[in-house]
Amino acid sequence: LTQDELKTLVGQAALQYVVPGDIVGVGTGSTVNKFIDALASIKSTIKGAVSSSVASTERLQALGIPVFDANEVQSLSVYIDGADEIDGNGNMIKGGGAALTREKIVAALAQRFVCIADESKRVEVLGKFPLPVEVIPMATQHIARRFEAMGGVAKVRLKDGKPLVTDNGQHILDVTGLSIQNPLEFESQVNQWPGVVTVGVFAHQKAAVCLLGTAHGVQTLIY
Ligand code: DER
Repeated sequence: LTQDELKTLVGQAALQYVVPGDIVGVGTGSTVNKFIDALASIKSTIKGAVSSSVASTERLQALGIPVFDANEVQSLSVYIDGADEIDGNGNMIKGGGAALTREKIVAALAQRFVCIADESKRVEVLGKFPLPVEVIPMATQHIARRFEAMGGVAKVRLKDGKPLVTDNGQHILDVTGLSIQNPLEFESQVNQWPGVVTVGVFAHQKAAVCLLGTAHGVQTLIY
């Protein structure tokens, strides 16, 4: 099975977590796009979605799924999203798609985070994938120096040769060289640094379930 086929498999498998009449929390990325496409096939059974990015909003609306603002809902039964890395406890590195801030917000609204991922995302220790951190532009160098002090190397994410600007108008640092032994403590520590909007460690908002696409089919991991 190709990686794309694994993503389709887990995107479809996530439908089992959608409750009729639901407003579904929807993440961002290529795996989530497979889920959105699958969701469209049952759109008559759901009320709509809360989206974590302009990109996902546009895909949902193009498929005729109503999109609600996060402020219009009290809570969501489920949030479906991908990950760049997921460890054995459901902690994740996210933000490869630059949507980490809104993803963490929508995840916080949901009773259950269901991660959908192909097996390449499964790791023992978080940190091989460059850690995305959304930052206020005036603070990038200061925050980069703090990561360097802990052995990391931080680079501003570029798009067409200029700093990428997120849906929230901020910049992203990608930090290599980290080995995140205690994701919960690391997320709390970095969240305190002035200028950090969101750090792409999802430990406080970790996954409760991971649908992992493998050559032998979908593995359901419960944390
Ligand atoms: O940016 C994100 O957090 C995405 O969910 C990312 O982690 C997974 O994207 P992919 O499904 O395209 O690999």
